[in-house]
Amino acid sequence: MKRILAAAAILLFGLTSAGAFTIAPGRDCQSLGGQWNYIVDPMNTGIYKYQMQLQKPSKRYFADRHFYGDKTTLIEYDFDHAPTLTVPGDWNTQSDKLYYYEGSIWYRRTVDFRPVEGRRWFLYFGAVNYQCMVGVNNNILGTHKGGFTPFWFEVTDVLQEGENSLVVWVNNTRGESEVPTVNFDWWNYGGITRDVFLVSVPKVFISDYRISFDGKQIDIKVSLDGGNCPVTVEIPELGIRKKACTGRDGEVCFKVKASPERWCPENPKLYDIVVSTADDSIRDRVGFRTIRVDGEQILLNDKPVFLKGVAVHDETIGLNPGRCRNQEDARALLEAAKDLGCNFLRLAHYPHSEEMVRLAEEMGFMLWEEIPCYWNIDWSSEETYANAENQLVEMIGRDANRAATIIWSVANETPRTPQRLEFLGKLIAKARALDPTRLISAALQKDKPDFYHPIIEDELVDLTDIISFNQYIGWYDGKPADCDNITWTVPSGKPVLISEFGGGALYGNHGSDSELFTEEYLALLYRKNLEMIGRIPALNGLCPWCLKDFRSPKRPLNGIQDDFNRKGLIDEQGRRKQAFFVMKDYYSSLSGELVVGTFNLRFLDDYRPDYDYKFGGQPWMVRRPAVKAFFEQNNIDIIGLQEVRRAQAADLEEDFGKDWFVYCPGRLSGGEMVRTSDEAVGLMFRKSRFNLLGHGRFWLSDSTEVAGSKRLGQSSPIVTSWVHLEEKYRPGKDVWFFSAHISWSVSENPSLPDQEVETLLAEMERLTGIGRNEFKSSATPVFLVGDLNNTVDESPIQTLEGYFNDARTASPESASTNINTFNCYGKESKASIIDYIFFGAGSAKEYIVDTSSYDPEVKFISDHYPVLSRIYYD
Ligand code: GCB
Repeated sequence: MKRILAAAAILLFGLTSAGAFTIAPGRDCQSLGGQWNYIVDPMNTGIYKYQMQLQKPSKRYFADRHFYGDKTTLIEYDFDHAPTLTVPGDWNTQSDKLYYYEGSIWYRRTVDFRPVEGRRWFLYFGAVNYQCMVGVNNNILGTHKGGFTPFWFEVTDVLQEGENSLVVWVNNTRGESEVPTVNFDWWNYGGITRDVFLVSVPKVFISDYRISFDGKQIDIKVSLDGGNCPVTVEIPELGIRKKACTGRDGEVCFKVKASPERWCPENPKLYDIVVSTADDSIRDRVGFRTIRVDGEQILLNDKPVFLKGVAVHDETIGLNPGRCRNQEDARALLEAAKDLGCNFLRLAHYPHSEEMVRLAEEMGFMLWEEIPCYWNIDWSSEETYANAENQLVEMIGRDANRAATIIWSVANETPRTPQRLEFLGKLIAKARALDPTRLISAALQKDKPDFYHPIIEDELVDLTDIISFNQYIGWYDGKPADCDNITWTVPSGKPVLISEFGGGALYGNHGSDSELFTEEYLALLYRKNLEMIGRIPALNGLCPWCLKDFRSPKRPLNGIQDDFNRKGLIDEQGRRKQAFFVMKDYYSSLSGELVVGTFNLRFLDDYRPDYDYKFGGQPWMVRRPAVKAFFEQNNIDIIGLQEVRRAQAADLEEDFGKDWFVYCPGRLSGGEMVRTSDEAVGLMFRKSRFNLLGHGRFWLSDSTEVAGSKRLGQSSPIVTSWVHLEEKYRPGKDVWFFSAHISWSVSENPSLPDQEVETLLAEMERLTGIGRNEFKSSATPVFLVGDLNNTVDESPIQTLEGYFNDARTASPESASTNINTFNCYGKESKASIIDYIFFGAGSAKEYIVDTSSYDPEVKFISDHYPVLSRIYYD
């Protein structure tokens, strides 16, 4: 490797990247992506003669000569007859022969070029792993080292009119003094892995701009290359338009007082910005937010924020995963993270693509970005430091305008030595000098004076804004159950972030929760870790390791790992492991996000208990596995059951009893059911999310004791069941649920609904100890998951709606008191069933009705029964 670099230095006469260069939208970028011819060259024959002297320029592969053009001359290569690789893309996953390849590969493509008077051209590479030399028409433009950051060369004077030969020598050999070093836990994907553009700009062009916001003022610094001239910046939506001329340094700064809508995960608002000169213009989208630390808290826009994260490698989801190549690849990862409930991503362990960062910003993820100072690099080498610093500079240079990025991280799991402290100390100082607006961190490791009392004791803590550390209790350290007895000691005074925890499981590998690599083991590991992590003081967030199974040559276990690190919450194909749902539950409970459903399991005559559930008296049948899939795919937290007969209740118990509490008080079980019918409403809720504090039932007015009840003597007395729950991950946070079914036979007794509603409210008051007028403002949420049958206009729906509307009018701040109406069988139908949810401290945000990706049978249920809602409460 050293020798190659020395050779590169001798060969070089062109420029290497310097300063900044933005390819923000609006730039005239011609993609050079597509098929490039390649030659594998493990001996670097394209550079060296047989005794390792440098080849003459005319013999180097940069010369792009052709044997097949003139077969009388000995030329032992010919790109025109070489196979092709897709650019962008890693080479390892494009040919079986290259799967493990580490070494040199030559890439070549031709570029058609027409010069235009007054324009300049740059060749821009998004990333090449790990180092490269770039030549145009046998002129070597320069070299670049560092596999994940962009670089560029001016080619204005090198390109010729017509066809040009672009040759890139790429080498991904690992080296001890490189960054990363020889040992790392991911695939060393080689190649031109990100986009290549030919960028056209005017003579004097906007080389970069930097925007920041301190909560009151927007600062914009614009840099020109090639001369000075007036610059205009516009943010039309904020009514901002400023113009000024650059100074002698080619820069101009604008300061504008403004109060834009803040970017945040819930509302990732972006504004158009246009930066222009008479000849040049770029149009970007930018967000405004502040990020800072106050004592032990991270504040986003001055409010505490909990980082619901996951760590992600830059690798596609698919059967043959490789480096992400485009926005769709990035989107698939981001959507999985969204589904998990994340608002934060650790982009591990090196800078990801600009596309990934921009899309994450649009989708509302806060980001941790990182350079690959990973494990144990050559801390004493000045060259290694210069390389690491260059990667940091290039990463910050590229993403400094991204509101999404809140943390720059300089290292992962590095040893505590004086040399490393000095090295990382310098990097941190550099990062702060380049960007004083963001937080700095590094993923640290624990010390273990004794197993049950791990401690974070690292001098680097004094230099970072956040104390981040990785820990693997239950995997590398002990068993999941050990989490119960572990007490962490973490320095106080700064926010704490768990930057990694986790373990391995092969998707679909089921067994006991004590067997390694089963989904059950991993689910238990997550549950135990989450309980333990909840006891760590000053916790501001966590990042399970990691989102997806990723390729690593360090993971050879046949039949389980097969070259994959199996610590993903989803496998390489995107299939969710059980632990995914544990983590998802945890995040949704932190947000007070609940997926609530109602379900009708009415008994039909031809019921076949081993095979079918029957729904709602409708003429369709649904198989039990499909019902299970429906519950799973929607990740439902709690379900109100309507008209459950004894057989259905038993089925539910059998199908879900392990993971769910199935509470059907009307069921004839242990003599619980005292009325004449076994039909009742019940509640099911997920054990992983809630602890049961109490449960019970009461009857509405449809009893023999209530005169005038049209249900008198009927075989359908209706019970209301209730459960009092505690949130597992928010100890002390309790929640009440009621499942009610209110009269359907009001036409002959218009006062019945009122009586039933009155009974319901009175019982809710009595049980919860919360006055009915306090439901709306109570810190303890009270929910009704109901089935309110409605046959005429004067129905209990109006009664309840009336009640809550009154409450709302009396106290406008109670807008959080909500009633949601779901129409199950079509709104026009007089016989429609309408399901209500009402609650105190919360608000309903979404109905869940997107069934497009469902298995047809599951889709069938959802389409006929779209009664799910996502609601949020504090
Ligand atoms: C770690 C590393 C991560 C590894 C992971 C593992 O601590 O930071 O890169 O992949 O452990 O799976 O061992």
